[in-house]
Amino acid sequence: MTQPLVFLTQLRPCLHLDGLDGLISSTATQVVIHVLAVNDHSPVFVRPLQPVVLNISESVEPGTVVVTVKAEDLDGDLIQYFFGSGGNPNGALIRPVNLDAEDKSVRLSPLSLVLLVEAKDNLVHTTLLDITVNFQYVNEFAPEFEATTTAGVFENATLGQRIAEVTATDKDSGPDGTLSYSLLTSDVPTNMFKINPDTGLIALACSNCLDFNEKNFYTLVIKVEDGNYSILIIRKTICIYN
Ligand SMILES: [Ca+2]
Ligand SMILES: [Ca+2]
Ligand SMILES: [Ca+2]
Repeated sequence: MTQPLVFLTQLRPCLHLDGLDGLISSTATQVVIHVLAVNDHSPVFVRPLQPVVLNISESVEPGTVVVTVKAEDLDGDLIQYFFGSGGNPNGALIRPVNLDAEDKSVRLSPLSLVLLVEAKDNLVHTTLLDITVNFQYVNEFAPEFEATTTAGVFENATLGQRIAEVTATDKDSGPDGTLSYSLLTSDVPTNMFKINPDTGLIALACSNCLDFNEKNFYTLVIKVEDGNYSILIIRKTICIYN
């Protein structure tokens, strides 16, 4: 309540008024009582329903409002909202800047965070709200092959001999950027070569199985796959030396 209450009444004469000895009047007197509003209620969050858990894709554009919070105050006080980052005083939570898996400088770790929002009524009372943000990867990039050169191995090489390594990259982070390597069926005899699925390292899978005079090169067909089935095909020539 902000306006003073005004009581206008006909006072009956009395014999004594504190501090007004000798000034007793029998005429109408206006008595003004100022009732000061007291800010005695804290804001209460009414939106969104708690607990607040947001699942946000890393591909959400910067500046996007991902949620708007609202609190109410029984005193009718003006409420302002304060975010650690990425919010405005009206309660809108803007896409946090660190929700980008590919920007390593602001890499979110771990894959979720808890944002604390404060609602203040005229900066007197503060009510807190936890917002849990779960970060969701998006497979935005396909694997890319780094330039390769022809590799070679002597015909008398034995099982496990390391021959070459192929390397592909993927700009995604998380499972979308985790690559695995495998050999596809080709004109190369099965089990002659093997590839490490994690590193791309190619090694001989047999002993004394190479013969320069019979065949002096093989072309391997290598599949590189990210965690969400984006595929890259690489060809690698292995020369046989005598
Ligand atoms: Ca209040
Ligand atoms: Ca990818
Ligand atoms: Ca991504």
